Amino acid sequence: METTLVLLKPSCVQRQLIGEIVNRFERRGLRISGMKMMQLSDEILREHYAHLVDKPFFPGLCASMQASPVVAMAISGVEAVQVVRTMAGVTNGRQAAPGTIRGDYSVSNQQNIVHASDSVENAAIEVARFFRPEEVFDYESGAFAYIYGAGECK
Ligand code: IDP
Ligand code: MG
Repeated sequence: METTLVLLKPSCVQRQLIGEIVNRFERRGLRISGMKMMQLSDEILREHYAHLVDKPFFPGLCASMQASPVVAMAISGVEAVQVVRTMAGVTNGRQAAPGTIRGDYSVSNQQNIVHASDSVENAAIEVARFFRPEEVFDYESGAFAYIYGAGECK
């Protein structure tokens, strides 16, 4: 099992799509292991988007991420990092495939509804960035017996 970080961005919160996007992850069969609303600081954004600090759009990106609280989610399942990343779709909503979250709810390169960790290594770092250990719950999901085949859920 892997746990990955999802942020429901202000573009999701402001458009009142929180329930709709959470529902997609639940319907897919993923387990919500942690969830909370938070207002992001400059400090956490500089860390989270460290690979983008030199880009001209970085100040605008920070402003868009601070326009309202976000909802941080820790989401678990077998190969959850790749499963969630694929559900999110490519960065630019105009190019994202229909059926993906970005492809169904956005037409922007920036206001693209969700963040999703891009690798197993980064997922661990990002979950720890947004959640204290006691805020992520490794509880047994009764549904997993019907969501995964025998021996598949490790
Ligand atoms: P990702 O969110 O698909 O992993 P990254 O390249 O890590 O994409 O970029 C992080 C976020 O920065 C994007 O989700 C988007 O909100 C914003 N972003 C990326 N590229 C651009 C751009 O060219 N213009 C404006 N915003 C951008
Ligand atoms: Mg990224």
